[in-house]
Amino acid sequence: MIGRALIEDFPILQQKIGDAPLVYLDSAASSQKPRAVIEAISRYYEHDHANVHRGVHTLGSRATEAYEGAREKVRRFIHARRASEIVFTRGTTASLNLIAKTYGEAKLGPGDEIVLTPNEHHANLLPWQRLARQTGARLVFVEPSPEGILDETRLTQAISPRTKIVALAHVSNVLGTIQPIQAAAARVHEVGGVIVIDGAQSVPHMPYDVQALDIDFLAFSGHKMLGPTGIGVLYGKYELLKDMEPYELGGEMIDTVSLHEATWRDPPWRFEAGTPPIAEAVGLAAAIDYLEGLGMNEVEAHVLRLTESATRALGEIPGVTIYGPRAGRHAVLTFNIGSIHAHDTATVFDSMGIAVRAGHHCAQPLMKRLGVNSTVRASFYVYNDMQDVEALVAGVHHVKEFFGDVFG
Ligand code: 7TS
Repeated sequence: MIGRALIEDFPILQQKIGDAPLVYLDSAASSQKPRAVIEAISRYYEHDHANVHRGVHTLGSRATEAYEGAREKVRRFIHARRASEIVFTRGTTASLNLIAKTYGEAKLGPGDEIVLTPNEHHANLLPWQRLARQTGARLVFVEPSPEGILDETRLTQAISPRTKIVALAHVSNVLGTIQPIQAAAARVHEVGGVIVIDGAQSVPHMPYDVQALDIDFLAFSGHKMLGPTGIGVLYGKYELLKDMEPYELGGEMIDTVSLHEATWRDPPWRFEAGTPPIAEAVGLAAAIDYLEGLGMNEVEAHVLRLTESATRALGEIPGVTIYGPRAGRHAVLTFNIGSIHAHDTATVFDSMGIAVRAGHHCAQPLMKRLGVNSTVRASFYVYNDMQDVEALVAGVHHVKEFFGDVFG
């Protein structure tokens, strides 16, 4: 079972916005949470909470077990080799900053290259910009096709012996394109570099296997995959993590401390200074249980089906511009209606109960290339259905009528 029937499990989706039932098409920004996740967090706070890795008391042990159990669950979900390769962070942004600050600052120098694309979310661009400024390394952008598709040969040809890092979103949060990360991983390994994958828009939507993809580092967020805010993951191959300096320093990440020196614990704890997001880890584990209950193959097929139907339907409406490819899009559909500003479209949609994102989607360089300041983005997830696609289509017709003079 997937689609609208799941709304039973999502209290927030059962409400009306004004007189209209809520049509939530903004899951790429943040997904909603099933009752199972909300209850797992409440249960944890009502019965098991204490700080982790410290006390010998019963609650301390329960909390530690829950937190480390969540780590094991994430390991299984992305098929990592060992739980010590899973670092809990605040989210994708924090994970990418951690890599740039620790691995990046240690390994890069003048003349080295970081290969990326103009399609990246700011979270997978700005940390590399700063790293390049600080180390004298150079950013190399691989040019996608006018539709935003990244050609595999172009990508692998841009990787040279100077390449130390390839940093790519697996799925673009604007275009929904799937970037050829496997070919990039194989090529960058030939030249002794590493690949960093921004999995914010891919891990929530597809079966994942970091070993099969041969990914060195992977960043993703709990809140985009039915989990709570405030938690994300940095996966790293153990042999890389064990040679990396910590990011933040403080409690819980040390082995020994004297007044002038300290030594670090092994990964993953070396990278988790201070009290970690324990309840959030519990919630993320419950989200993974829920997704696995649906089956990730099913989840992927479902979001692809909805995105494809919506792309086809909106593509047939005169005056609608769709950004990115018409086929093979993953979960997001980005468009504008005539010359109507995206914020105006989103405001009219909201009056119909339809929630979409409007703006630059934290990808200003990509917006510039598309020749627009902002676009409307509808995104689909497990609880959406064809009815939501139909509501979106009706919304577009309504906006056209509302701003009729634009179409003269
Ligand atoms: N990378 C990609 C590809 C994203 O889509 C996002 C969030 C991030 C990184 C950052 O994730 P965070 O959890 O650390 O914020 N994307 C969006 C979006 O498209 N609309 O709102 C947030």
